Amino acid sequence: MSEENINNDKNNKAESDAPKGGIRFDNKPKTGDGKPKFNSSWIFGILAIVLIGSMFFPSIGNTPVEITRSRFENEMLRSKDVERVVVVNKEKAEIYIKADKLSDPKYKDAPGKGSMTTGTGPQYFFTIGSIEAFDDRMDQAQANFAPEDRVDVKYEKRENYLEGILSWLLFPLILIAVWLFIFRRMAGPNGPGGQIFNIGKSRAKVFDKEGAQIKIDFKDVAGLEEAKIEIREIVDFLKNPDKYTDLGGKIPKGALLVGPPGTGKTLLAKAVAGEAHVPFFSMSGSDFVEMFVGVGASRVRDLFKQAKEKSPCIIFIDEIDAIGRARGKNPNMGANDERENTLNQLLTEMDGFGTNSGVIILAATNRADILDRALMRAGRFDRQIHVELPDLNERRDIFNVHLRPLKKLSADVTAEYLAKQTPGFSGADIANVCNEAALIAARRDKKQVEKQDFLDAVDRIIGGLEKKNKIISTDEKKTIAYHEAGHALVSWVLEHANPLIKVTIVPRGQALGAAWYLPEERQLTTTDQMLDEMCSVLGGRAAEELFFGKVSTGALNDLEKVTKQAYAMVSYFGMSEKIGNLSFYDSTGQNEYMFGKPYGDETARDIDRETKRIISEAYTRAKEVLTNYKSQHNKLADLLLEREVIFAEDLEKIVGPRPNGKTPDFTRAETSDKKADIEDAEIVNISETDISIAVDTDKTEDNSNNN
Ligand code: NHX
Ligand code: ZN
Repeated sequence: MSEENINNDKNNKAESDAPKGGIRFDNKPKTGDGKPKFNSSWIFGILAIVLIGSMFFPSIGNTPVEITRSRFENEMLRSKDVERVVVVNKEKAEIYIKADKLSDPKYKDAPGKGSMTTGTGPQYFFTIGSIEAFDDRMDQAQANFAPEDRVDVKYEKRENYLEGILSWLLFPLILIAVWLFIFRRMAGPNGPGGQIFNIGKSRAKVFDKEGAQIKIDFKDVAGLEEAKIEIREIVDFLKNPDKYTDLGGKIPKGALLVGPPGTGKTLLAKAVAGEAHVPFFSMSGSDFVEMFVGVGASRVRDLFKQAKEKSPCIIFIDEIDAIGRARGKNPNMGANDERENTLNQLLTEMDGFGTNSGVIILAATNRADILDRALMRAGRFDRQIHVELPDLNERRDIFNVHLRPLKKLSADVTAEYLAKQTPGFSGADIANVCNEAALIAARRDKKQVEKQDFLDAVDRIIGGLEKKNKIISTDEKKTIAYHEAGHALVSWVLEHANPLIKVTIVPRGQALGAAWYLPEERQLTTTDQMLDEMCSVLGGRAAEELFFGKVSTGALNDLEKVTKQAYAMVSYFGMSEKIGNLSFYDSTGQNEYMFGKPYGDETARDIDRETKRIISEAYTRAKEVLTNYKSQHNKLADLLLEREVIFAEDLEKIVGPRPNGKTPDFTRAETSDKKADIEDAEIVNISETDISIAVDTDKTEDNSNNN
């Protein structure tokens, strides 16, 4: 899941258009029609023609046949068949046979016999050692010939232009061909000239104003209102710089988009690109990283050089933590030298002696705490724009965006309703819910996407895939049922615990069973709420102990959660009287205290003791609740074993209303997970009252931890 999912169709368009019209600064030939402009197979073609041509050229016409000197002397010269002999280049004697003698059977091997060229010769040749020796032999052989019978020998110097040219040309041609071949190999799939030759060049994708490939603007970004206001100002700086500089103000160098994954940081940056109408350089932090030394810094330099040429413009560096991580304190660590060089170059480019007027740098990260502090000082990333998880209203807006592409939507599915069911979801999660719901509906052969499909999609995204075929023994099933019933019962009875939605013993993802809550969307959590929450988490283990007298490994996740929460209460939130209002939380993330913990042994012991006390008190309380409601617990577990899923309504029936009137606002859900199973096999008519609500317990935990 990533921000990319948001506004899927638009993004895809932007992405696929980008390389097409976008200007690339990596010296790759622009490919107008998708074909490489220069094709080396062309060269190979020419080369092949030349080679083949040179091989066959002499045979155009009739190539003389090579013979031995003795055949020449004995068969031809002596019988006076030879018309004339031409010595070419002092090395080859070409023999012309008299036309009327050619019909003799001994000349049947003469080339071109019977053709038009017969008789023009030369028909034969042989190689001579030297002119002198040849002359001597000729004289000897013809010693007793009449003068008029003597064969006349001509000496000729023949330049073989073709051969000369070829030998000059062939070698370089082969060289070029081989070079091109290697070149293309190195270039890889990105066409000629990639990689090696441009290693120090920036890999930024450039979106230019003329291209207008980015079709996202602020209207397409749902939610994120505060972030939009801030980032709009940055766009305005670029559009009307004078307005700000006239009063003596300086335009910020950059802004850092900080927020959890999937909240739309990249989308926001894309909207800036679409809205600003200035060139937009987009790069990922990891693009600077290469195995060669100095490449990162060189790419930073190149990026800024390109940007300065195009100013005013925006540079966007996604996942900047890849290069911007805090530099180590120990200068001899060595391993991170390359990254540090890159970061140093970035720091200098952003606020060094060089002026980058008109260049604004946007960067995104989900880990602002680990960034080097030098990056965030004024003059570099002056501003930090926090992109948070969407609240109820923002989720509604985001749902509205993502529901739009779903063509056939059941009328009871509203963005408001879905937003309520998805606390803690990011924009990317919401996009995923909508897509998953459509897929689920399609799998069930429905004509439209219905409410239940969305709810199942939410369950699936939170809990993972249902594992219906997991083999679980009856004993285990019973343990699971009592464990989950324990969670349900404790959370139902305790006033400050989260409202329960449903309990299931259908395995899903890593969990064999789960209790699902719909947490309040609150900014603050009180001590009471935390303690009651811990009680309900411990309710599972407590149930196992009470009913079976033994416990299982299954409570792993529960115990992990509780331990972290208790520790946070004591050492972060000042919720233990013994420790007092101290917090050892380090929001900078950079361990200022190099030597371990910022407290002494005594405090350490106290923290441990307090953590233990809180957990054991919560456990005792959970057991008390379960003991008081033993019969109800039995009933719940039995119902759970029978139905596999029970809902808040069933709890109200068995246990009675929640204290303080905190009974969740539920509507009877006709479709259980169990029924959904059947649905996969056959189409089941789903009534309009179908509602099942689901929310991750983990997600709630995360949120409360973050708060
Ligand atoms: C497992 N999971 O991984 C099984 C599938 C108490 C009925 N062995 O608290 O699912 O048992 O309220 C190694 C060893 C996870 C890895 C033990 C990973 C235990 C969820 C915990 C239900 N619901 N627990 C819950 C649950 C489990 C776990 C482990 C592991 C259970 C419980 C996991
Ligand atoms: Zn549990």
